[in-house]
Amino acid sequence: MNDLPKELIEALRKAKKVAVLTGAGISAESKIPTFRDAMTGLWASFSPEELATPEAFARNPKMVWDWYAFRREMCAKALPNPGHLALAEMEKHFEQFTLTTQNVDGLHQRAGSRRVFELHGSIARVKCADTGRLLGGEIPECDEPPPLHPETGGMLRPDVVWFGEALPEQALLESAQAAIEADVYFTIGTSALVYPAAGLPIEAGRAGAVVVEINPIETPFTQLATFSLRGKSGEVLPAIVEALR
Ligand code: BV8
Repeated sequence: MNDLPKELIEALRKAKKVAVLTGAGISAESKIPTFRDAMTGLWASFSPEELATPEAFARNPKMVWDWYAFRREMCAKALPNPGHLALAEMEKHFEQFTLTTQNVDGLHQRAGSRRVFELHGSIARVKCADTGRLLGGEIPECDEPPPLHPETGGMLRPDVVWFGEALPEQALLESAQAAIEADVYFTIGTSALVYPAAGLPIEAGRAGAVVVEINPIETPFTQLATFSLRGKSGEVLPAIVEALR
């Protein structure tokens, strides 16, 4: 991507504080399907909003557990792509760089990003559905999923934030603070539909940040962006890092 707006590069050269919100789109080039992609296989007839809820888990714990086990396997096999790697590189360029993600795949950390806030938890972690106690070691084998927590005896569930559940307070606070302090705020690979995450770029713009959207298509946020770069994050982000060199 060679037509980056020069005003954007100038704003980045002057920026001290940069913050980023990412969504499933940044992991699309790591072959992890986004939520907007059609749900596949056993879960084709469901939408994520239907499955990623405490009600769905209460109604059919095995189906929800199996959906996450399938995705956990896919995330473990996935590799960070040039978009993740470019963000890890950008982190070194600025006085303060805050990366907030809606993704649960852990790819930002595996790409080398150090300051990462996971607003919606992590698919790699599981916890007791009754007490919230995290599982220390390996997920126990079981005949009928979901497995039980060896200490509490409660059913295990993924340590992710489901619809209707509160976000981790500290992660949200730090992300909101970074948004209102940012000189430049990036919103990358997200459909900008799920709150409160989708409110972060809006708050950043209101507080005076230059807001940059990176997405192959328009989103409800596009009109509010200072720059809306129509492209794949795995191509646009390396071009931005190149232009900053
Ligand atoms: C809460 C973890 C309160 C689990 C997820 C009405 C109005 C406003 C809000 C609500 C409302 N009704 C209900 C709500 C609240 C609700 C909400 O926002 N609902 C929406 C549907 C309207 N929010 C909640 O429930 C949140 N909790 O509010 O709690 C509370 C407070 C106190 C006490 C108790 C309760 C919790 C929401 C979190 C849900 N968990 N994920 C899991 O992973 O299974 S949500 C999940 O979907 C993601 O984490 C993400 O947040 C969301 C959307 O996904 P995206 O990341 O945006 O991905 P998507 O597929 O949608 O889009 C991909 C984009 O990438 C596309 O635009 C595509 O064009 C682009 N793309 C594709 N390829 C590329 C690319 N971009 C760049 N490069 C590419 N190569």
